[in-house]
Amino acid sequence: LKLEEALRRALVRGEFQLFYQPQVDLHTGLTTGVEALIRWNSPERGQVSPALFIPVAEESNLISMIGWWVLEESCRQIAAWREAGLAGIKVAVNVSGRQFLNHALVECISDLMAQYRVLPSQLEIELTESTVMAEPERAIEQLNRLREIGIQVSVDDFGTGYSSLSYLKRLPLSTIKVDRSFVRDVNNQSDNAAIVSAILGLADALDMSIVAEGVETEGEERHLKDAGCIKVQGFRYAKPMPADQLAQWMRREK
Ligand code: G
Ligand code: G
Ligand code: MN
Ligand code: NA
Repeated sequence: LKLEEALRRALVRGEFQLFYQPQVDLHTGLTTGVEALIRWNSPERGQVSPALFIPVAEESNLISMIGWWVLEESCRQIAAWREAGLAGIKVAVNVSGRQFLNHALVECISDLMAQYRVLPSQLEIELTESTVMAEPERAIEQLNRLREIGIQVSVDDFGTGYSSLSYLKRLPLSTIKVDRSFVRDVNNQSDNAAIVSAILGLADALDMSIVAEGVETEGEERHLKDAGCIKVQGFRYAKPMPADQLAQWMRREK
């Protein structure tokens, strides 16, 4: 079976699942939000990495179907956590380029928020730098519409694309996620340290916040904290995990 066909069938069969990875505040040690990350449990292929199937889905309208599923599942989960007494878990959802520029996106998100009684402060969108910069004028329009309904947007994999600084200034983005290639060994690699410092300065000047991705070691954490980067995500704190495990993780903090 072609991967594309298998993915189409996976949607119908309910083989997708969301995992959630905590984002942690280094000052308080508390989880401030989670990133939703899709997993495909295929009976035929086993666990398939999204790094493998998302690019295939992006070549067709499959990415939209998968993307809608991810948004609805995230909202459903926010409601389920709320009902379980775990209010205020903010979920960041990855949205692909094709879905981002879809005219129906903002209305779809509004509808889901109403249906599941999700507040704008409980949902966030992650766009890669290349998605934002592919069509900056359309991106600005769409970002403004998202801002109107109160949804914050962060830019993922920052530093790996070609951000035009003049556009970055005009884009209503709330957060820069520093790509993990710059976080790796930042305490020993002076080039990475310089890049991280430059991104922190840029974020400060543009009044954006920062999340460092892929933090794995104590040394990386110490360097980031000293440099003024307070929000972190990475295996050092937690791997992406299923919703019930995340609930336990959150309860442990109380
Ligand atoms: O979770 P993992 O590191 O295996 O993810 C690999 C890649 O797949 C990452 O680049 C991540 O952004 C992407 N990815 C994971 N979940 C989603 C999703 O729900 N939607 C989209 N568009 N990309 C995702
Ligand atoms: O591209 P994006 O930032 O959405 O990718 C997120 C992916 O990064 C997830 O699939 C997650 O599994 C992975 N990830 C999260 N933390 C770490 C980490 O500390 N080290 C590595 N190598 N990967 C990580
Ligand atoms: Mn992401
Ligand atoms: Na990233």
